[in-house]
Amino acid sequence: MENTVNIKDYLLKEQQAGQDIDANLISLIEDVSAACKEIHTAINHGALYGVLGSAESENIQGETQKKLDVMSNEMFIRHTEKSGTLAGMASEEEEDVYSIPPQYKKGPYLMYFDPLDGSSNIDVNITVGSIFSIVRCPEGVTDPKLADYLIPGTEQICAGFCLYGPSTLMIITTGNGVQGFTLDPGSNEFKLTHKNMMIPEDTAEFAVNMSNQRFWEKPVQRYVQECIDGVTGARDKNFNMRWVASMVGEVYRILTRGGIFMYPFDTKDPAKAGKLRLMYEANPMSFIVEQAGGLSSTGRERIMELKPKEIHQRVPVILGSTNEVKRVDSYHQ
Ligand code: AHM
Ligand code: MG
Repeated sequence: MENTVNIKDYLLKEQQAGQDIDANLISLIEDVSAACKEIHTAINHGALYGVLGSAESENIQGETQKKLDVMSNEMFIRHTEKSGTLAGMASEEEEDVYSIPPQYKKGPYLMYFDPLDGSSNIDVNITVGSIFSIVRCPEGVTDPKLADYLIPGTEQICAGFCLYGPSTLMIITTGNGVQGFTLDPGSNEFKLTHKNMMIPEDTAEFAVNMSNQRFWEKPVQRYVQECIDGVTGARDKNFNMRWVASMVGEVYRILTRGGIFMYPFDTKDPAKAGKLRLMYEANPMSFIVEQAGGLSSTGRERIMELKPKEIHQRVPVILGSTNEVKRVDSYHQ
């Protein structure tokens, strides 16, 4: 294989080039990628490993957990808690923030993660992924409590996701562009295959769950209707639509060929401002999308500037190709 740069080599090069990446961060990202390799193996073996189906438990959001949700969460924790790089972590699958057990050394970072995103796709063998976001633990805090985790997305120093699809890919940003690494089954290493991924400014492809249409606000109704009207409507061009039901799959497609992804505000459940969670879904994906030249917004505000109120907070998400996100924002004004 011609390109043999793995994640560690890439990060060391960035460090030498003057990027603010310390040894703790490199070690943490390596531990996350080790967890993702283990999750990849479990997903890959599927029914052979008996990992499909429900765990017959619920998470804090009242969602039924899949066996793989629970296993992936354990794998993330097991691979990272002893690294000495984390002061604490928060997971979609954990009600409270997760304190580093007292027998392990603590480090300077906090990590938020969704160990298995798109888990409704597991049993039907469609792409799923893991998402993570890393920030610095507030100065002087050694035993972070919930309030210490409520840090806006603009403070992220690293975000990434692993996509378990036809190939397994790790997408990472440390604030200097977006790089994609493909898991090489021969060496079991992630190799740099997609350098400086950039999202085209324009697109003719949108992704939204159309079954929620009647619950959307007027600006989103208008935008989607104009896409559907195609050359016969205000946009004067035809649009294509995709819905993978796995945000990692949608964001990867957008990084590859552009597009707009929306899980907008809806009135389906008045208790929820949107479906996706700010800290471990919307923020990391927004950081990646912005680093690839795209935009990410709630329709009214830049997602990364939101001041978090709780760890499992939900937000509307509209992200992707710049000119389309700007258009949806303008319809909200
Ligand atoms: P999850 O974290 O419980 O898997 O939910 C998040 C997922 C996203 O990946 C995806 O965009 C969305 O939920 C799909 O929702 P829906 O089933 O309503 O289409
Ligand atoms: Mg999720």
